[in-house]
Amino acid sequence: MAKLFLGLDSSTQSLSAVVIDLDTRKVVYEKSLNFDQALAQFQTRNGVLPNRDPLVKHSPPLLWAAALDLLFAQMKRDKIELGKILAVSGSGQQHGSVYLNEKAGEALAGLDSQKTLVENLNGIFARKTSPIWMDSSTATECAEIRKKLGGIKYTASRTGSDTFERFTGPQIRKFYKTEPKAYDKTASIALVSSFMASLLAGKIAPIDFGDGAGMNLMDIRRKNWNHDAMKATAPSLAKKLPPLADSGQVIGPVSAYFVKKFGLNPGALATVWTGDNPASVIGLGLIKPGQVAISLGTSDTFFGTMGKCQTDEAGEGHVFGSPTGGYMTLICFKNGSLAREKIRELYKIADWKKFGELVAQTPPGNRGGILLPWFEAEIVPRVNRPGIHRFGLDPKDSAANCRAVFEAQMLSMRLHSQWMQMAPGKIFATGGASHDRALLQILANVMNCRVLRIEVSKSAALGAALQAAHGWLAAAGKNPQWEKLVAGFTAPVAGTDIRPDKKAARIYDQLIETYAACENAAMDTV
Ligand code: XUL
Repeated sequence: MAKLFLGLDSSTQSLSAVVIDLDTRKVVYEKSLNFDQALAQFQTRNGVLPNRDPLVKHSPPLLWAAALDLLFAQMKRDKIELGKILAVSGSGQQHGSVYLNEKAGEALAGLDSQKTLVENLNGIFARKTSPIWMDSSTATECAEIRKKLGGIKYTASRTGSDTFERFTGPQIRKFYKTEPKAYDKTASIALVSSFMASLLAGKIAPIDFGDGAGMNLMDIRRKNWNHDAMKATAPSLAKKLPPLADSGQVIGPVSAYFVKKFGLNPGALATVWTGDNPASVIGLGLIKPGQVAISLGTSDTFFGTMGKCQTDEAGEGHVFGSPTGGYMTLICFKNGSLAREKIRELYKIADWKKFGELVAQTPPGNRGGILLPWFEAEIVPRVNRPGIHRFGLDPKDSAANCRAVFEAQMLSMRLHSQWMQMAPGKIFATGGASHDRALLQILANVMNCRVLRIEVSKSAALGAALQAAHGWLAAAGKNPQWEKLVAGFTAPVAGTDIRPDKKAARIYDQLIETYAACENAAMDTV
């Protein structure tokens, strides 16, 4: 009998499913459901509710529940053998929080399969909407919590990160300050991941060490709720937070709702979910400490697996638990593709092929010219006032400016990832811009290491399916090994093993000093 496992990923704009067969090591099914299109009645744009305040970004939690019903119905229509699925796990957009009242536990335990999930869940929320990771309205609360915890370094070494606007703790504090009555009525606070796991399990699910670390509330080393952080955030939090647990740990059998309505096996297991980044680490096969990937997407992210917990004293990067039981790091650079596109538009370059050709015409190091492409407020380094800055670079030279934007982005990654003290032997590159060889060559030269392109269409959902398999095997006493589990699911794209050019690498060893000085100079002016 096929060993099927289901991984779900509840992201900002969509809910995705990946089903794997562990015996054949194949992805047997993939599907995505776009929130705006499939559930237009919730009136979201890109999964987010419109708001007059551009800093406020909320989504309706009932939208995520409605999406779960729709996706299961779709899987049934697509004739997925739901009765053969052995365990389900998942991942969610990180940091987003769901506020449940005292009726939630009972409602979850008695989900009626004659009704929809939305009908079942109406009335269980202490707050109708959920602040999500795109929200940046909590600068005051970040400063308050950071101060109470003793500053950036101490906050980061305690909770894995400095306080960030999107992190759950500052969001909870804002809710407590602005809506104290509704906060009082909150019996339980869930993350997007643990909320979705609660629906599958039919009871309030634990928060895992991966997503829990994105709250500024968990002690990153001891992996328990930190008393001082809870006190600095809001009253009675110890009562409102669910227990912490390993990602993928079995919660119990899936709720009878999914058995009766969609034909899931009554013996199928519901497991603890994680955040989308920890799940992607698994989906990309980054199992061993020191393995690093760079995702070149809307924003660029640098992430990798860490052996022992090492936090960033400057408070720019994050440390989360990894589903493998160790740690992962993540640094998020907001001006990724966004900045590359802006430069392309600015110089009226027809397409990315042409952009790559122009880059290839210019020498590594760009004769010392530097461009800081902060078109939007930047997360790393923290730049609140957007602006672009040129040093020794002719604004009229389109080819040099194309090279400069990408060189600066890669130099910034090298500079701001030094605290991780990782010396990767190779880096996996993924995301839209990783298709461009000229850019990957710059990446290899700046980092002075091999770069391999890896293409996984739904890395978080795949990671979640692998996590379901791990949880199921562990519960059966089989002592699963992550390395064996992920083998065969992810492999670098053939012909994309790019080696650094040693001469160019030496140029960047020098240029990094110049780049750091330019950053400092520009930061003083912004
Ligand atoms: C990570 C973060 C985002 C979301 C996206 O800290 O905020 O990557 O997880 O879903």
